[in-house]
Amino acid sequence: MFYDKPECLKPIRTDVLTLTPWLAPIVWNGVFNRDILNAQFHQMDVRVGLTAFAIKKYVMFLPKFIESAEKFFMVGHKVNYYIFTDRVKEVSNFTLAEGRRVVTLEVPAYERWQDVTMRRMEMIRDYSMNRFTNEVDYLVCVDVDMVFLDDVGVEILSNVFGTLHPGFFGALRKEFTYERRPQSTAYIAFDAGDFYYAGGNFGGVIEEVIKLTNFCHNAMLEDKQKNVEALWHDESYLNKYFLFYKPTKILSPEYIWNNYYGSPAAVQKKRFLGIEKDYNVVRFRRAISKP
Ligand code: 5GW
Ligand code: MN
Repeated sequence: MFYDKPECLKPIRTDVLTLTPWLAPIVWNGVFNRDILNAQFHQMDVRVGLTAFAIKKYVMFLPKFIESAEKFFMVGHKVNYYIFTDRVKEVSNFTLAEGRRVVTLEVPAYERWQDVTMRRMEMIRDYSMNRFTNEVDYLVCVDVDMVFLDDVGVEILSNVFGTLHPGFFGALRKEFTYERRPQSTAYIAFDAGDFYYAGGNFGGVIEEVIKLTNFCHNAMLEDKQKNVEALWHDESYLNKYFLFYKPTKILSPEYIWNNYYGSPAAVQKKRFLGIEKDYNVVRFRRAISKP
């Protein structure tokens, strides 16, 4: 394989941080060579699971989600789509490339939307222990109200990874919307924290995903007993986890963009984009917090 030699004295990106203080790469467009990475991951015949929850009306996001993933997600690799849903009959049949399949997993629909999003941690944990560990090497856990617009490949894979929230990658620590009430297990002090991670894209090897989701689920249960609920639900617990257990790779906001945040120069590609929701249809949740 022929490609340009990496140049020690010529960094490819000088406009963004590409390495954390604990030496985890931050994945921005341009910093990696997809061909080299694909060759490496083909050598180990990597199997990737993509989990998405389509509970209640969110089944309507599935066709665009899966069709766009067929174009852009881990192209050429083995992929299992794990679709957690309460509406099994409404999951349509998809035409998939070779080595890829949709696995529909029937799960309960919690009444409160806060529980719908938070309980994802518990269900990912349980299915990881009982099933995913036998079927895939890595798990990528994402929101379903999304569409792939550009390649999302093996460059994202690592022991355990998180994604920079598009609203906060240029923000000050004190502006991060961490849980600030000390009585919550998700509490993070104003003088702590590295980045603000998005709840809608994290993953890693199965063993690490089990640790992460188990921590978040138990933290949530602990809060429930004290009758507190973290400000941004599962996202708050995820941020607490990553404070203690630093991710081994971080994805730039290219990997969970939302056009609400415009088109800053640093974000050269919008690889995975949030779909503008018609809140009258999917029920009002909240205004997206300002960056
Ligand atoms: C419904 C109303 C309000 C909030 C969440 C839901 C909801 C979320 C739902 O009814 N069904 C469902 O499957 N979800 C799952 O939780 C989807 O996978 C969704 O992508 C994820 C997170 O909820 P979002 O996408 O509404 O959260 P934001 O922060 O992207 O707006
Ligand atoms: Mn979403």
